[in-house]
Amino acid sequence: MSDDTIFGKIARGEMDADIVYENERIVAFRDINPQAPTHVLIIPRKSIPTLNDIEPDDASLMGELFLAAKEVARLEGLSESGYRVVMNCGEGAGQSVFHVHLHVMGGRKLKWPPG
Ligand code: IU
Repeated sequence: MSDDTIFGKIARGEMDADIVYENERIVAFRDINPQAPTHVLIIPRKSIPTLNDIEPDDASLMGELFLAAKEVARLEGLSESGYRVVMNCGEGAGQSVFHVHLHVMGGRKLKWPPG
C-alpha cells in the first residue's frame, strides 16, 4: 500500500525529522507544532492509516509503540513528573495525518479532559 503521508516519508527516511528514538520497526520524533514542552510522535514504520485499520497481527507492533513511549518519557525526564500518551482516530477526533501515531506530551500540568 502506498503511503504518501509526511509520516510515511519520515518512516522510510525520505524526509528529515528531529528523531529522538528509533529502531527497525518504529520512529519517534518531535512534533513541529508542540502542544507541551515535550511533544513527541511515535510511528510504526509500517503504513497503517488509523487505529481502525490495525489487525491482530499488529498487536505486537502496537505494543512496541507504548514501550517506545515509555522510553521516550525516560529520555525526556518525564517518568516521574507524568506524561500523556494519546492516539487520535479519524478526523472527528482531530487526526490530521493518516499514518497511525502516538502523541507523548509532558513537561507541564496537563488538563483533563482534553478539548
Ligand atoms: P494528529 O493526531 O493527526 O492531529 O497529529 C498530527 C501531528 O503531527 C500534529 O501534532 C502536527 O503538529 C504534527 N506534524 C508534524 O510534527 N510534522 C508534520 O510535518 C506535520 C504534522 I503535516
